[in-house]
Amino acid sequence: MSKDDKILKFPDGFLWGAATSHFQVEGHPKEIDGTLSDWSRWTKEEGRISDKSHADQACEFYFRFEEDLSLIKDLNLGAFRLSLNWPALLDEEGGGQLDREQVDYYKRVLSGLKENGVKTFVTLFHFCLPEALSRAGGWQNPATAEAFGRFSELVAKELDGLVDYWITINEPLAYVYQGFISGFWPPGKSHDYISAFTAMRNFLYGHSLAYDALKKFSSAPVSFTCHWRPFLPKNRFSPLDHMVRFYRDRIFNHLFPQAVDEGHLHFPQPLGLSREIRQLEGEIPGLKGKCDFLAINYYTRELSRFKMGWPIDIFGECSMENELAVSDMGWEIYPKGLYDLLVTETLPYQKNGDGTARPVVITENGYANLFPPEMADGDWSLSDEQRVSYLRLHLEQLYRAIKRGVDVRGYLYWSLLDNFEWAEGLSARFGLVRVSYPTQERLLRASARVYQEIARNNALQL
Ligand code: GCO
Repeated sequence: MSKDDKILKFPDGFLWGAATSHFQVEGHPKEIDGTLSDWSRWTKEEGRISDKSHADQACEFYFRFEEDLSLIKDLNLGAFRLSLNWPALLDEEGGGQLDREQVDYYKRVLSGLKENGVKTFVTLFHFCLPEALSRAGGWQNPATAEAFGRFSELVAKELDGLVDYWITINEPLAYVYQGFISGFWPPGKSHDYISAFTAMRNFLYGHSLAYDALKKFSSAPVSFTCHWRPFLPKNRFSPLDHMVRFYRDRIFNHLFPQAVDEGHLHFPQPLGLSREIRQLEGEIPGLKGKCDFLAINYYTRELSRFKMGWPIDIFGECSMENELAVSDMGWEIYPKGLYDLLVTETLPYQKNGDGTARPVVITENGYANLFPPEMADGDWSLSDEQRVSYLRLHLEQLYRAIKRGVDVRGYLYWSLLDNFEWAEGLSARFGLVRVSYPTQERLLRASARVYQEIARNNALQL
């Protein structure tokens, strides 16, 4: 192998960044009383969070963002993703105007990033609903989609010029799966497919309204993120496992992007035999083609299998018998899945309706270790070899896909900092930068320094 072969040079201008979300990092002062959003309330309910932690302080990004902006700069990052705290920005029962203090906070954060030459990715909905909308049915209610459209217009007017990439909704399928099928997230319904599919339709409606609202005031590209994962049958010789794999793939991966590109929602047969599901199908006015770039969150693959029981559930279940090495969260490490998604699975969505190319951004990819929230000083987790290996192996596959002609514009590592990992709480640590929660001290892990060099050189050294 020649010397040059050992250096994988990424395209000029490739964006190296990191991703976060407001609830997971901010520790917004209003979260503490548990009434701001459905997630504030959820973390206070017994048994909802596996390590009994909450996000009242999280990593105090709300108060420490200047310190964290300097971390972003030190790591040579050219992009940063955050989400807006909708419940803090807009009292849905109030006069319909944005809270000035919150607007100023986001203007300071986004201006700080822009002044340092960092491109900004802003997510409008990252899992947290204003409590008033949650009480009125949340995403099962089309009124929430309309409120989301109004919210989008208000923030687009205020933040225009500070946002380089808009993301309307983060991972709609992960949200409806956890909220209506597994029940691990608000509103905590289990196996309620009708509610899940109703929420899906309203998410598509909300995305369409938000897209139009953003375009009124901003020329920045607009998309939504999907949590893409390859599904494989646990038993390659089982027709039932293949059936389950097919339905999980069609719904979890393709339902949302396909509906956006086609402008209407259709469920794979025989789901259409249900009258309630048939009533959810059909055109969503104004939706068709409203996606300016493809935003892919990738972590792992899933081995799917049929589950005996009555009535038959064509969605089966995820096998818990892993075949590959796993992270501390039990997620298989499958770097080739990223390559396969880019060169095969997502290919139909890398083109706009007029046939022009639709660029791709990897908006999340990361590796978690588990350490209790009370960990303070010491060397724990700083030499994170597994995360370094995960990062390098996935970037190698990303490079392969780019060499195959996939127009990938950037990669945002999840996450800059350890943060609140939803039902897993503060113990699940994804950060390039370690957070010792008792002191809020930040320390760079080995992976941060590896990523810093990759970003500096715009290249991966094998
Ligand atoms: C998600 C969200 C992030 C997660 C990250 C790790 O996919 O759930 O986008 O908020 O924290 O993906 O699970």
